[in-house]
Amino acid sequence: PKTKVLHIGGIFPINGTEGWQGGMACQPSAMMALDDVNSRSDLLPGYKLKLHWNDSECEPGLGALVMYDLLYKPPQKLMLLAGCSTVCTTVAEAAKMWNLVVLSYGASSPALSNRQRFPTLFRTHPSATVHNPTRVKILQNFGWSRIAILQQAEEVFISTVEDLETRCRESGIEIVTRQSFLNDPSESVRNLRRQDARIIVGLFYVVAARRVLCEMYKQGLYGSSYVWFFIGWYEDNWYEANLSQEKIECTREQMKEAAEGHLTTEALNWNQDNQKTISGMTVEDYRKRLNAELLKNGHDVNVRFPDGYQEAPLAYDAVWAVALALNRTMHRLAERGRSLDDFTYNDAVSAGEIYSAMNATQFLGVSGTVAFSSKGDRIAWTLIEQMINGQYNKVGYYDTQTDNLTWLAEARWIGGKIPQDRTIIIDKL
Ligand code: ABU
Repeated sequence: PKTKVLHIGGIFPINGTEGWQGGMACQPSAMMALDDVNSRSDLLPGYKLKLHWNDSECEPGLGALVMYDLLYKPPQKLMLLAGCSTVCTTVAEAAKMWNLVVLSYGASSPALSNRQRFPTLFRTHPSATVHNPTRVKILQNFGWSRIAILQQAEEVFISTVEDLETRCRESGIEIVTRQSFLNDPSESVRNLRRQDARIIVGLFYVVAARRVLCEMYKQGLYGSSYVWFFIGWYEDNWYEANLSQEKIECTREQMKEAAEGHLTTEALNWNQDNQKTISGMTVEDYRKRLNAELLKNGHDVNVRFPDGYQEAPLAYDAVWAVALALNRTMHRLAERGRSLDDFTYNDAVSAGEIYSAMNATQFLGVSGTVAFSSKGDRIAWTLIEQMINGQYNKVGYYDTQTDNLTWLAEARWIGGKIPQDRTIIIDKL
């Protein structure tokens, strides 16, 4: 019987108005995983895992408060789970001072791959850099060698752009302008127009994305002469959601019109095969259970997918990764005559064992094969989609490791012609 309890802390962005509210689906998914690992007698024998958690609203200040609360309120926690890049950055930078490994199910910031700054961070969520080789490949495919970038001024997007710039330089793609905004994108969109930008990579959280889309509409930066690349992890109906709450001055129809034809790249967070995963469930079994669980939490996926639905498998697998790493640590510590119960925030030895165990963790989860690179990162394929008539259509996959771009369907362009990356001036003699 599992009579003893191991405590872990969880930070989930659920409420709030900025950033990513993916805890809506990720938190119930993590709780499902907790039930599943606790019902396994071969995992952590004698121990039950307990998750203590709170909402960060994807706000770094509140996230820090939640973390301190988790750390200073007994019982001691053995590890932390965190999501949303801005919060995860704060938590993972501080956690090393408490000898705590942090596992992120929902942070994409490339800045988090810095092992000096975040020595104890692992993530089941891939870094946003996975999209850049895909973007370059698409640009080359359509013969575009002149692009512009529009970004929200957050480290997650700044570090993604730095990587994109390097890759574009290596591939002979010119970045004509890089525009950045804090909250209001209107001036940046105006500058894109002044610079005659035609192929534009946009990097921002979803609330800012709605502001950008409305501004694109107002300033006429959409249609047959423009191609926008957006982030693929927004929920499918993002462009028409929350318009009145967020005081967006465009109608649903206008937003839909401006969004037509844009491309997205997203990491494949759901296992692509329907084989049994470590829990015994196939990904379809998992989907059914998750949907039922979400319904209990007030989210009917037949009406609207809650934020974080795409990333929910990453949260489920994060809890499994924690359980497997602690299980391995338990055996390693026993060989040294120690136990997981003895862990304190000063215990660098146990922390080192937890770190090594997490580093070695590998399994088939509902998000695919879970394994961590030397930087603690997840490796993933990307999916390319295009919005046609308000719906996302799958157009291709890209595997960075093998440099393999597979088209599933032809991209469709308004007016039937591939947009040009610049104004072509034809001299009439
Ligand atoms: N896929 C959600 C990523 C959110 C973040 O990086 O903050």
